[in-house]
Amino acid sequence: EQNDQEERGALIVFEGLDRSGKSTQAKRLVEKIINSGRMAVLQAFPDRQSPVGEMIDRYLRGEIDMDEHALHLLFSADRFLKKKMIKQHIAQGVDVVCDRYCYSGVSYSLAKGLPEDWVRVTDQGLPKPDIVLFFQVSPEVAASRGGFGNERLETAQLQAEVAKVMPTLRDDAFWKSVNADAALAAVEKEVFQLYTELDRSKPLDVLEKI
Ligand code: NYM
Ligand code: MG
Repeated sequence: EQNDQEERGALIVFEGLDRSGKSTQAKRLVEKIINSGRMAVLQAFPDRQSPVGEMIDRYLRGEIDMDEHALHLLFSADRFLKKKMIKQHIAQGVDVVCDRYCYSGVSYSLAKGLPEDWVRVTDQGLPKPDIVLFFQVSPEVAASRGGFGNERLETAQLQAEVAKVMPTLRDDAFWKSVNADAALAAVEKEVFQLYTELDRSKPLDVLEKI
């Protein structure tokens, strides 16, 4: 159908704690979208393959130390460097699926105690997601999925802080909670259902202060 091809792409964001299953489900959603006949790309943040993401990766793996403000800005810069790609894809009808976005950026930095007003503005101007799929996982289930890794930021204490902060960023206008304790197939189904309900009639919006 002609109309389908002219429809814009959608910006779909997966957010949630470590071990909530975001990466697995983001990948599956992209596969399902492609199988359904649309085009879609997956973008993980941080993009560890890019020059900026590589610096972040080295910090996370404990190879280098970094000032926390600088780290926060690198995470934001990593996203801004993908702004053009995201907008181009969406204009061409390609869905962009992000494994984390600015809500991870704000949550982790607030959890570390960085200044609130400052943390909340550095992603202002990014493309605004059409939907944030907020993966909610219980600590028990997260632990049963292999516990924490050995990267920086994956300590139980910081995760507990992030778990408190991230829900406060929720905006009911475009955030949908996903029960990430459920089995893989059930989560996949819930995600795809939410995907099919997306409204593409308005142009992609711009993020204001978070
Ligand atoms: N993280 C991720 C941040 O602290 N700020 C951000 O803006 C983003 C996108 O990086 N522990 C943290 C959360 C994770 C870590 O992410 C790497 P992943 O999804 O584990 O590769
Ligand atoms: Mg991780």
